Order: sequence, then C-alpha cells, then structure tokens
Amino acid sequence: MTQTLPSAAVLGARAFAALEGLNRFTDEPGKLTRLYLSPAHRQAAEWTLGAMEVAGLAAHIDAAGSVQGRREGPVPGGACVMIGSHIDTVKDGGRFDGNLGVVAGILVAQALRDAGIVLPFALEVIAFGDEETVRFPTSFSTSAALVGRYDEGWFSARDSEGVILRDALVGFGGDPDGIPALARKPGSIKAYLEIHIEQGPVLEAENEPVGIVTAINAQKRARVRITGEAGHAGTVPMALRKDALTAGAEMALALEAIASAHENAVGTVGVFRPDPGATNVVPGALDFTIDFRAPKNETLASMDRAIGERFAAIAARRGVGLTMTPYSHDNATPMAQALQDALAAGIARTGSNLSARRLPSGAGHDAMIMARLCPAAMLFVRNEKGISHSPLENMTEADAGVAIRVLLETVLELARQDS
Ligand code: HGY
Ligand code: MN
Ligand code: MN
Repeated sequence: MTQTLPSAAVLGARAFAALEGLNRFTDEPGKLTRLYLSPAHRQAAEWTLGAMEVAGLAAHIDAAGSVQGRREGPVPGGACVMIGSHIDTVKDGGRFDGNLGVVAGILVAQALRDAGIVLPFALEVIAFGDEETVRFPTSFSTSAALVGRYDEGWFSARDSEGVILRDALVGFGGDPDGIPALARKPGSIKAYLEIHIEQGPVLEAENEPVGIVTAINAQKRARVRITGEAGHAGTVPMALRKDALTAGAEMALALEAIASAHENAVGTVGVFRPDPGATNVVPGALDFTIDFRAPKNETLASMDRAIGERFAAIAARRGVGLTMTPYSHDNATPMAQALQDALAAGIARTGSNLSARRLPSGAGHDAMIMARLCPAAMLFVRNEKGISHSPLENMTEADAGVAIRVLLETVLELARQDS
C-alpha cells in the first residue's frame, strides 16, 4: 500500500527520537564526546548501521570507519544520489552537529521506501567518522577516502595519548589496506547532499528555518611547537628567560590581530599545552594549534604569510625555537549551482512561506571534500543563537522536520530531472 510522504512535523519527531538514540553513545558520560575510532564511535556506527537497515538500506561499516547504506536504483551498481554528514563530535560537543544530517538521510530513505517511491537512481546515505579531526592531525580523512584523496601519512598520525591512527583503525574494526578501494569513480555519485545546522546567527536573525549554502570558506590548520628553556620560577630573572608559554601567548595574540585585520576572516588557538605544565617551572616548551579561515583563497594566503612572518619575528626576539607543521588546508569550495537550485525547488515545494536564503559557510564540512569528486550542496538549518561545538547547541524539532522535508522534496526534484 503506497502511503503519502510524512509531514515535516512527523519527520521532526522521528529525527529527535533518532538523535536521542544515537547520542547515547559518548566517550565522556554527561558530555557528548565521540572522537574518531573511539569506543563510542564504534557503538554509534553500529547504531547507525542498524537504523539504515531498518530504513531499507543495505548497510556496512567501511574500511575507514564510515557507515554506508545503499538502496539500489534500476541499474544495479548505477550512479547514486548520496546524503551524508558525520557522527563524530568535538569534545563536549552538541547533539546536532553532523548527527542531524545522518539521521536526515536515513529518514529520507525510510520515507521514500514507505511511500513505495522508486527513484531513477540509487540512493545512498553515509555517516562519516572523522570530520571534526579532533583526535588525530588529519583532514576530513573519511570523506577524503571516498574521493580518493586519503593521505597515507595519516596512518602514522598520533593522538594526544600517543595512539597511532593505524592501530586505532584496526582496533575499531577498520582496514587500513582496504582504504584505497573506497575511492569512488567520477560519475558514480550524481549529487552529494548534506543537511547541517548553520552554526551561525544568520537564519535565526532573519527568522528563516532553512538556507542554501553557496560556498564553504577556505581553511588551514597547523601544529606549532615552541622550544625555550625550562627553569626555576623563583630564580630565573625575567630578562634571562626563554619562556615558551609567553612566546606562544604573544603568537596567539598576533593570530587574533591578523584575523581581525582580514575581511570576514577568523583565527583560533584551540589547543595550548605548556610543558612541563608545573606552577613553579618556567615552561621550556609549548605545543599549540592554529586554525584560520577566510571566504577567499587569496585572503587565506595573505594571512598565512603574515602568520609565518610574525611568529618568526616573535621567536627570534625571544630567543626560542619555532616549528610550524601545517596538517590541513582546504580551498574555498563553491557549492554546485544546479543543486542549490534543486534545494530551492525543494524549499518551494515544502512551504510557500519559506525563502531560499543563500549564505556562505564559515564552518568546514565533508561536503567540501565530496565537491572534489561530484556536485555537492548543503542545506543549513537554523540553530539557537548559532551556538555550536558546545553542549548548549540547540534547535527545534519543527525546524529539523522542515529541513528533512526539503531534502525529501529535493531528492524527488532530482528524480524528476532525471526522468
Ligand atoms: O571545524 C569545522 O569547521 C568543522 O566543525 N569540523
Ligand atoms: Mn559538522
Ligand atoms: Mn563541527
């Protein structure tokens, strides 16, 4: 019996119920911390696999730890429309970042199956596992595997406990040797679609539940190590110190000034670890990270030069050693125009009161990696005060439902275009 498609309200309720289940899995009870290849990631991947199977998808956990689900189209092995996002989180993160997009894909597959709708292409849903790259110094490694851009050097990357990625992957049940075979052929994915909370203030300020992403900002990250001289906090005169921490602090403020001086740019020092980290010891070394972003590649390049020059000058004046190790760099990535327009059609079919507001993304997403292989597009959903990467991250069930209904209508729009 063919049913009608579920309403936005029903889809929102289903999404929040599913997120309740998925977000039980954390590495830090009382917080949502689910890092790549952790025990909680494994549990969440198995939960996701089960949810995909209930929705009628043939599912498996792949060699890199992503969960892939597929419903065949008329031509077995034919091209697919892929809906995806990530189920790894930052430390003490929010419930919706990434997770919403995966649940949305599963609910779209379930709704189409329940309505007896046969698409002219295969439908895939994917739950990436290393989008946040919080644990290892990688760069969107699981979506990179799918587009054939996996960096073999990542296998020897170490987390803050010294665990090597290759060992963690094998322990998770992944297969380092199976990663090259994950790469999809050009043309095998017709479209990659991702729903994601905006993580910014625009949609809420304009009272819009959803918006279409035009482009994803360029971003670069690096690990920085300062080496000075450890000493007795009570006896080393200030003029004779080679204090690694204060040198790094001056560099952090320099990054802040450089980012503030470049149009729509941002710069962040998120990790700051002095060594040995004792109250009465002048820090002899410091490890910290820099993350900087801008809408234009040339702006990012100008910031990169300024950072290199300023950090070197600070290190020279203070007589400390400086090592900068870039580990992630992605150019600004425009979203496919035709898919943006398909999302606009999906919005129009969902509600005449909705506008197809288009806006850029300051946050990075797997969509920027998928765009190296296939047309990619994102639908942003309003979230409370734009707060994200925080336990305060929040959104409404109603908005989740509207977004998933838009995604459903967009897939049907692509089917109409294909027929
Ligand atoms: O950092 C980011 O932009 C994303 O949340 N990984
Ligand atoms: Mn995300
Ligand atoms: Mn995130």
